[in-house]
Amino acid sequence: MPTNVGASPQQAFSDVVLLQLEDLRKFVKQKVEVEDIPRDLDLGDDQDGDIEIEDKPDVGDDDSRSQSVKDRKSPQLNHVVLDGSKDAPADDDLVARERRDKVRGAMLHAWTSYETYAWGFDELRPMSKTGVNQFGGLGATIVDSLDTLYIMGFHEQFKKASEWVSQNMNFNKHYGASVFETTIRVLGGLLSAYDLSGDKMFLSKAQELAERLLPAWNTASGIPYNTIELATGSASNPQWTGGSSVLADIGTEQIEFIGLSQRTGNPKYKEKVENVIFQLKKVMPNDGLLPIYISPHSGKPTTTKITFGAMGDSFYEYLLKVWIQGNKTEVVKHYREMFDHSMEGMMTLVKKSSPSNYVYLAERTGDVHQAKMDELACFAPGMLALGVEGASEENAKKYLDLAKELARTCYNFYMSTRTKLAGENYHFRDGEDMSVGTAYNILRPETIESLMYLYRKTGDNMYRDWGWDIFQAFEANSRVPTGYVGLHDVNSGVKDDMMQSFFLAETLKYLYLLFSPSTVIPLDEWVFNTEAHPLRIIPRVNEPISLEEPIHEESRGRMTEQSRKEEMMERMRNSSGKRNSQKRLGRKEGRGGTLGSFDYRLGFYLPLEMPSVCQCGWLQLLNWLVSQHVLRIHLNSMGSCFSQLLPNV
Ligand code: DMJ
Repeated sequence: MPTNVGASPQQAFSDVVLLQLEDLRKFVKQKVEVEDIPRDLDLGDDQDGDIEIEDKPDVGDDDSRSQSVKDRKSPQLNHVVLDGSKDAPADDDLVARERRDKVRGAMLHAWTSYETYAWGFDELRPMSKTGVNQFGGLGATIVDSLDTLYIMGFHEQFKKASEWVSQNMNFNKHYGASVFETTIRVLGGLLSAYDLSGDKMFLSKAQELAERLLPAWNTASGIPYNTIELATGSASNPQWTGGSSVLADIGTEQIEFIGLSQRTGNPKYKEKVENVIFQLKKVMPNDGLLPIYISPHSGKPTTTKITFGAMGDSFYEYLLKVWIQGNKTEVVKHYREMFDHSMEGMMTLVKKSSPSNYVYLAERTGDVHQAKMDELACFAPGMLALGVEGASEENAKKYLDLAKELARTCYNFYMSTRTKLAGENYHFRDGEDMSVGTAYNILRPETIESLMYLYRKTGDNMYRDWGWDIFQAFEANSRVPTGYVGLHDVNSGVKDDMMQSFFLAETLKYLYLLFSPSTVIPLDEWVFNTEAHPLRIIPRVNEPISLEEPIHEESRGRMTEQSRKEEMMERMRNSSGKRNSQKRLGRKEGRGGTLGSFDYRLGFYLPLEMPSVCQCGWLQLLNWLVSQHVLRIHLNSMGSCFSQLLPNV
């Protein structure tokens, strides 16, 4: 039942409205003008109760408010715009304003091109003047652009995009959706639009989507699969990972699912993603650097490859940002500890080029370093700059120094090519400094993102100038009459035919913010997910610390048939030759002495349907009883087993 039925108008005020009014006061203080403020929003009673909040919203120490997602009224935009005419903040100079206007113009061009040629498709192919669905047709560009439109003050466009989401966004799709991409782009985009506009339709959609994504977490360890069919909930991992999950995928869903729990009051979303961090913490090596493939069955790494580039990157980013999202409280302290631990490990990957001493982050396989860095790893200077606050004095200096050096390298990734746009990755050979490896540019945002954080941290205009150089290179090489395209080769300048949705979500937004005063989306009130969708910081207090309460057994109870089969195969592979080792039988593995121990003892696990008890032997019967949660098998410290009939059966 909605908890606000029959409440007085005052009581019916939602968290969102209260938060917005609070923000309004802050923004006014900071000399930023706010238009169209909802002064007297009556959210009224719940109309249809479609999606109801099960519990009190998880908003820190103020637990007196609750909300129903579906009691939607037309959105009241409390749009935040810069008032350049009076009392402009110190860092809003004329040059910055002009640059900001140009970036705004670029966004309008990108958006209008998409609107004209690819409306409703995931992304625009500017040269072909068509749309393409790379994300199952969820309107990725629309949802990725919502907050950028809002922040830049494109009211009409935001309204049209909102209507599309409300009327056309449909998750009943038969395709292999990337859980990560769908989370960071669509779920993140919806939550951000909700936080900015207060329109509950976005939260309702976000919850609907999250429900469809949740089956991906039903694995033995609770570490999610990377792919899911949204229509059926059937989840799996791609073959090219050897059945493993990708580190950056499983470690970059926390902000969105925790954010959803905070806004709906339902803890189940955060429990899923926080258990993943618990599992990863258990296998975190001493140097704080996790390999890029993790088995969703055993929860253990299946490779030794370490990188801050593709497939590793945003796991580290989220350790820091979940701590910020929860307002740095005790509940999220372990994220910060893990982050600082990982940064210690990062320092071991720091190398210098010759002859010019460009600092870069090497990759590592086993003990062997590779002198290669992805442009994707250029998010790291921004992460380090953001991580300065809250670090020890010694670390703060290390982080900022390294951030500045890495930013210089990343900027040079751009400036060292003929087009002044960066390639996808770089090699560092002795005597040659950096040379482009994979030569395409797909309008990625990472370097700009870091410049924005560094500018906000240091106030040094050099970072704005660097961002402007890169923006001009996009204008010169990527802008076409029908949108923006990437380049097949940053030296030849040959164009591709794709306008990535993250160009609108991230690249242009970070550019706009780089040239805006720091009071626009202030970093002590908002945290950006990895797709640059800002979510409000909401303090986390009075919650159990998630590392104390792993939830994997519950996950296991809902493991998919496929997950069971894959787990069985992996266990058979891993345990061959060891099956008779008494030592192994006696070891208490991660999942404790219950279901998991049973697997080890018998060496296999049969995912049987039970048509008739009489048709089966004792082993199958035992196995089936365990799978049905009727019986639990325990190992004692000597490795002998005993059984326990579970209650409530
Ligand atoms: C975006 O989807 C996100 O920034 C992600 O973390 C990495 N890749 C792209 C942009 O390059």
